[in-house]
Amino acid sequence: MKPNVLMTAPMMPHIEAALDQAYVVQRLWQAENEDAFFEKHGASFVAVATGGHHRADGALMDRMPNLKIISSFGVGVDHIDLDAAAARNIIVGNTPDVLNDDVANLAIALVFATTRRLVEWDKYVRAGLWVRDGNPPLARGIHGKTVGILGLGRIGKDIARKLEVFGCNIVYSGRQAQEDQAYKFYPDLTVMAAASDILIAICPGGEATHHIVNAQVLDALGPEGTFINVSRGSVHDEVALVKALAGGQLGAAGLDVFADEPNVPEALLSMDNVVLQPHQGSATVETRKAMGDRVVDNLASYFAGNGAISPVT
Ligand code: 8YV
Repeated sequence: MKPNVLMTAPMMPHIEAALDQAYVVQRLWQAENEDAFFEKHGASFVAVATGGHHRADGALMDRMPNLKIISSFGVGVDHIDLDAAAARNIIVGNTPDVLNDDVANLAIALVFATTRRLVEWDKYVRAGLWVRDGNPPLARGIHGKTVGILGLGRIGKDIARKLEVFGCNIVYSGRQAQEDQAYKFYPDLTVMAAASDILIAICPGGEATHHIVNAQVLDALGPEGTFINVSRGSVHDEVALVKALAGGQLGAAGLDVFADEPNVPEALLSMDNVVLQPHQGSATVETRKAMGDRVVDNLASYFAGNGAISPVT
């Protein structure tokens, strides 16, 4: 008999097709009444396939008393209550590594977009200002600049390695120093920001990093400084960020993530020193395909008796 799987939200067609083939899949978003849905099917589910943003807390887990594994699309698991899962012996699988390259590339694209003012000068050409006013002011290069990486994990290391090629001096901050890393470690984020030209946030979301990039950190980064966030919108204090950009305490920002996606603070929309992306870090055909495959493979591996391929520990 095929195991019963709950899908919490629509997924990419190749994921849905693979899951439909191997399991009996119920689609939560098609349920007219969630209470009645879980009353009827809750006890049958042994697995959940979920998107990167659908909240999975203890209350949801309790509606599926036989749940053994949650397979989530994305590396970030701040939408899943990991303690609640552990307390119920539920394995959580995510999709690390396969997205490192593209997320790192977007971070670097935002570094260039902000420092070389790519979007601003694109608008300048289109508006006929090059013809009317001549060359725009000079932008800033990144060779020899210090880039502070907040969260030197798998993606952070990729960003560091790639930026070294451009001649950047890499430093980092995070939970702890990593002895095997040659980069300078700053236990204090504000001190690192003061020493950095560019600060890139690529740490996990969740309580431990909530608003860790606050007014003090942005102030330390300074009027010539650039803040890039490709992690979670919860990591920066968005009110403080808008204020720092508007007041000139911070030079520029490249943002892929926001506090209340897809809503972006109105004030940011009119700022020329800000480059905005709609949470695109992993959003390439190649990477999203690989992430989808991992969602499927985590489940297949579990049901073959080998546990998830990439369990979150
Ligand atoms: C995706 C992400 O946007 O992996 C993550 O944690 O933030 C992104 O890759 C998300 O998971 C897809 O909804």
